[in-house]
This record gives sequence, C-alpha cells and structure tokens, in this order.
Amino acid sequence: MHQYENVMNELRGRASEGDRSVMKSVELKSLFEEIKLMPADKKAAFGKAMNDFRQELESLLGEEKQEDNRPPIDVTAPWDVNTSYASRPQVTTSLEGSIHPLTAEIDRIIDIFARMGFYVLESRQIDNDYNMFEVLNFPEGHPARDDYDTFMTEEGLVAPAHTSTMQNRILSQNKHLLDEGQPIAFVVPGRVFRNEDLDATHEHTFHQVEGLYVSKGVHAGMLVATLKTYIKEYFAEDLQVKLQPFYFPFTEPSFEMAVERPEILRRDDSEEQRWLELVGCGMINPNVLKMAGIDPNVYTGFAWGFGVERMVMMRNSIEDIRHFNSGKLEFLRQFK
Ligand code: FA5
Repeated sequence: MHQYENVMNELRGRASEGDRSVMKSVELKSLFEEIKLMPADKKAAFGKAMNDFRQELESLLGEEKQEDNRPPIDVTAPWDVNTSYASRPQVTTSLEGSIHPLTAEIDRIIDIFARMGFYVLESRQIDNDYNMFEVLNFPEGHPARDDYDTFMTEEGLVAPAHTSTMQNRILSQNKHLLDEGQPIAFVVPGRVFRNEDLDATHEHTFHQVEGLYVSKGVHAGMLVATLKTYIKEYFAEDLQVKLQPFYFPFTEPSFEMAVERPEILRRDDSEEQRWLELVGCGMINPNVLKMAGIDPNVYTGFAWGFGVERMVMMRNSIEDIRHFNSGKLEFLRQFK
C-alpha cells in the first residue's frame, strides 16, 4: 500500500478541507482501477482497503455535510439578512472615508459656473439615437458618428458618448427664457462611455461638463472669454490656452481648446506633449437651434464639452487617468 500513501494523503487533506470533489476525482478513480490489476492473492485485501479508504473520506467530509443542512440563503436579499451580526463586514467610518476626488471636483466646477450665472442639469446615463446623433445634426449614416465609439444595447438604446445628448432637451425646454429676454445658460455634468483603446489619458467611462449659452448677439469671443475665465478660476492661475479649428456636426465653426500641461504630465519635450486637449467647443450650428424650435436668425449661441478627469489630472498632477476607477485606497486617501 505504501506506494499509494502519497496520493491517499493528498485526498485526505482535500476531504478534511471539505472539498467534495475528491469523491469523484481522477485520483480516487484510478486507485479503484488498481484493484483490477492486482495479483489474485492481494485483490481482496486491497479492495477492502480501498472501500475503507472511501468511507474514511466520506466521514472526513461528513462534518461539512451537516453544515450543508443549513437553510438555503436568499442570494437576492440585502447582505445583512443572510449574515450573522458577528461576521458582518466592518463598515468604514466617515472619519476614515473621503469623498471621491471626481465628485469633489465636479462640485467645484459646478460651483464656478453657478457663480457665473449658469443653471446645472445632470445628463442621462442611458439615452437614444435621436438625442445622441439626430438632433445634433449627424444624419443617419454620417461618417462622424464613427468618431464616437458608442456602446449600444440590442434594443437600440445608447450609453451616451458625450454630454451633448442633453443639448436638444435643454434648448427646447427652456426657449421660453429667450422670449422673456433671458439667456439660456446651462452646464451639464455627466458620466459618458466610449469603446476606447485605454491609455494614460483615455478611459472607457469618464465625465464631461457640457456648457450651453444662447441669446441675441452671442459670438465666438464670448465663448473664449467664458472658457478662459473658468480655466483661470479652476486652476487658480493664468494658464496658456490654444484654440485650433476642429469639426463637430453640431457646432459651426468648431474648435478644440488645449491647455498647457505642467511638466510632470509631459512624457518628452515635444510640442505634442506640451498641450493637453481639454475642450471641444464652437458656435451652435443653426440646424441644432432650428431642431429645438429656436430661430437662428434671431438667436445665436455657443457650446462646449470638456473632460473632467483630464482637468482634475492637470490640477493635481495625476499622471494616469486609470487611477480614478482603480478603487485603490492609496490613491483616494491623497484627496482626503
Ligand atoms: C465631444 O465629446 C463633444 N461633444 C464636445 C462638444 C460639446 C463640442 C459641445 C462642441 C460643442 P470630444 O470627443 O473631443 O468632443 O470630447 C471632449 C473632451 O472629452 C475632450 O476634449 C477630452 O477632454 C475628453 N475626452 C474625450 N475622450 C476621452 C476619453 N476617452 N477619456 C477621457 N477624456 C476624454
């Protein structure tokens, strides 16, 4: 028997840990196969030893079996229904916990715009093709739709790839303000989703803050002044910004605003590394105003959308966007 002792001991070990799969294991089966191969005079004794061994495993597992007789748990119930008081997980106290840096920064950003006279409305996290594309002047089959690597459900619902999905709702629901002689001035914070290749500045789930301003006589100079005022307030310094022409179907003309990166966030000395593209913006396309029932011959407006994570990275010298969703306490505790 001694040549089988190693494998038997291993099976004993597994059985005493409650591993019920030992009873159907290849190792146990092959021990029983050995009975057939034994010389006739040893067969009976070996067979009996194997049956005893099987019983021994059963009895090692027996204690576990009793525990299996506990009433079944309801896996859909809240955690504290199935858990005895003593084994409840420790809840982190409010003194140990802290507000997630993105939540805190979104509050700061909103506060700045609220002081500049903007209303705040959060964007939806599930939307439709109509708000994602159609009312933003992307006709069906338009190649620019591919620039937004959009997640969609089989039923055709959309996980919004930008906060611009709220533009038509805001414009059409607030146009009465224009009749009353007031501007439409809104900022829209929200979570957005893209099927992206991930790297230090690209996430699949990130946040944007959209801005919309419509009134009479609005021009691009006001857009630049608004964004520069905000950037100065947010970074508490007069950072260099660069405006370059861009294309969005929902603005005309369109621009991209880049802000000069602090040195720590540059990988090399190249011009490309010097600038971080932070804001897409432009003058609201007349078609977008028309689709919301606003006369573009009377009113004009500007809009922008910026990435919150990239702003926060700039302000706090964070080198990789993936830290935000990592859930790592070492990262989060730095913002306490
Ligand atoms: C847009 O999403 C437009 N909706 C912005 C806009 C609004 C233009 C209103 C005109 C009028 P864009 O795809 O460039 O544009 O994204 C805007 C910003 O979101 C970028 O400048 C960047 O700061 C951020 N961003 C984009 N993709 C990612 C990503 N994968 N991870 C993190 N931030 C991102």
